[in-house]
Amino acid sequence: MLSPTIEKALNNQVKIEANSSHLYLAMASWAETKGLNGTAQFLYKHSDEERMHMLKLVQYINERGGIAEIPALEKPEASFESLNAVFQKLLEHEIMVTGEINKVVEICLNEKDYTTHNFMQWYVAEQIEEEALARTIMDKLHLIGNDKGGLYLFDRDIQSLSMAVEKNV
Ligand code: OFO
Repeated sequence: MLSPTIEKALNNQVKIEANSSHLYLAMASWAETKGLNGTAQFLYKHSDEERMHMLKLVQYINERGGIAEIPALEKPEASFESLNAVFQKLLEHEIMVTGEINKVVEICLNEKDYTTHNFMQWYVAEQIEEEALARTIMDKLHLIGNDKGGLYLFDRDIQSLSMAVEKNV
């Protein structure tokens, strides 16, 4: 059975994951309208992954005798200055999410809820990967600068970049 404190912390995380999914959906849609189809597909997939993160939390809360709250969503930004601005925002967002996950982990320890602490380790590991991917993308974009040919290749190759970071190559 979840303590009310843990239930509240997990429901807050449900909201964060849902808003992440929504933000990346807005970014994907923006990229699609700019003809950046590779980037759009990458971000649509990322948005789906965040929804999966949310769903995992919802089901865990309910399984452990709590009540998951399905939250209202914030309206995300609809337009972005550049590809660089999109991924800078994505990196900052992931850093914020990591901080929030760490807070949940700390609450688990304070409440001596080792089962939820164990469950949260999946998110801790996932954040390392997501931050690494966002940083790799930013490094590439810094190298490319305003070079149109470079941006074309970036958009074409972004899918393989994400697979490489996932496999750690
Ligand atoms: Fe990208 O964050 Fe979920 O957990």
